[in-house]
Amino acid sequence: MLLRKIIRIYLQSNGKGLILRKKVLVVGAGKTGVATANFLATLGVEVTLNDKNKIKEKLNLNRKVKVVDNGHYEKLFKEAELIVVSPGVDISNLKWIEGKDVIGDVELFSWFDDSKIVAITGTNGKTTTTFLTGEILKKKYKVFVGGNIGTPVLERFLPYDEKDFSVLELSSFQLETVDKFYADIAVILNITPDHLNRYRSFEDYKNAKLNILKNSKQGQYVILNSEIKNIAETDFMGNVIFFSGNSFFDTDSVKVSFGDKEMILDKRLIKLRGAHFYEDIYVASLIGLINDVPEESIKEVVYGFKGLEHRLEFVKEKNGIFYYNDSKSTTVSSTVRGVESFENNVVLILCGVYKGESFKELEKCKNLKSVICFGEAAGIITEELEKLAPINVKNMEEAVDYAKKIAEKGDTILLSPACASFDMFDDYVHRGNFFKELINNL
Ligand code: UMA
Repeated sequence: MLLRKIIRIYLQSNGKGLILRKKVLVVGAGKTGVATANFLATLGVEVTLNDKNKIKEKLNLNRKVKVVDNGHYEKLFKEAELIVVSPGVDISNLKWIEGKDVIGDVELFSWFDDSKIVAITGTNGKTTTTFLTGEILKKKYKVFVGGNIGTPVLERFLPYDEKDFSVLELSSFQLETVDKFYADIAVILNITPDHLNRYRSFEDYKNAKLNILKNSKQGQYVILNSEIKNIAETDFMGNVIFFSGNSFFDTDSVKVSFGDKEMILDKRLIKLRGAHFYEDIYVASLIGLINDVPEESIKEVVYGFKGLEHRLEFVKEKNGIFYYNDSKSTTVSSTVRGVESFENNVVLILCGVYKGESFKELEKCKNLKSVICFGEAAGIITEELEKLAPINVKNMEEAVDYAKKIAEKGDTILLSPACASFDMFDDYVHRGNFFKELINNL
């Protein structure tokens, strides 16, 4: 049933190449690679899953998938007729791909998907916006939510279920490898420097993000932050809706309008604070209005939202000191947003792997009381934030101990690393959970 349905969708879709008769190589055996290989094997495609490292854990794979690990090999690449790379794989490091069709899972998804696609990108806020948009649309429609948020897009078909909408959070890595991909609603929340350890320049990173507007056509909605420089309206053909800075909110309310519909959200009923959060709410509510979700349903979602784990997540209040976990913040701009969303003084913990961005922007946060840092980036942080005299410690335990000593009643202790986690943790979830465990044991 699933197979028949997918093949029908495929034959009706833009059908780029007869994939069903191809030898496909899937590169990277993380979440994306496993979902991609399983999906292709379900279609009866001859598929090999390849990883540069030895695969330690048992993968939940369709038995028809062939696995080759512990290295990328010339023979595999030469024989492949289509190569699907995972987002974490930097294509510029791959040999033997010249002249080959190389795509990512999002492109493959778009060949088969028959729902309306809402694609959301941006440097910051995209996970929250994707989550809220999904919840709002679910009030009226059948919705799949996936992408960078954590569920690989091809899980949409495993098992297949009719959906009205697919709401996708897309990273620059995922957008690098799209070709025919088209979104019915495309959103760019903001673009500030990130992943400069993978891209040669900010321009390259930005161009990857702008791929979300590729294949733009009339009838598409494009929701764009007008502060993003140098996007010409000629770059896309859709109906553009610009939003900017604080143009849509005042001290009491967030205003969202579309055509003759206008909705006023009462800030007192919104549980999270901060200009950036109002931006996420604005965009998600706007997508709700565009698609005729009733105002009351949108309000129910927005007013009921308490935030996502590891994103400015309230952990505990002890002796008048507030502890927050923002482990998902892996960019300087999102850490600045985090610090500025508090009105009280903040003792900030920075840690992790340097991604090529300058930390200097943190100097502009007026409520930043002290900075504590550890991990691979500690040296650069200390150098760049000289004015703030960061305190160097060895690990998270010492950071929490020190923060506790210097924080006073009314202060916030915030873990918002501004860096990737891979020097000392598996990922940002591991880092955030470790921090929360320490705080809960205080
Ligand atoms: N690998 C190779 N060859 C290489 C490089 C890596 O074989 O040259 C292998 C690794 O050994 C590993 C596998 O590739 O086994 C990992 O693939 P992956 O890094 O693409 O990880 P996935 O588990 O597939 O997760 C990816 C996204 N990860 C990245 O973009 C780094 C997840 O986003 C996403 O949730 C998931 O797909 C589902 O769509 C995470 C992320 O950190 C949250 N995203 C970045 C961010 O938010 O800043 C962009």
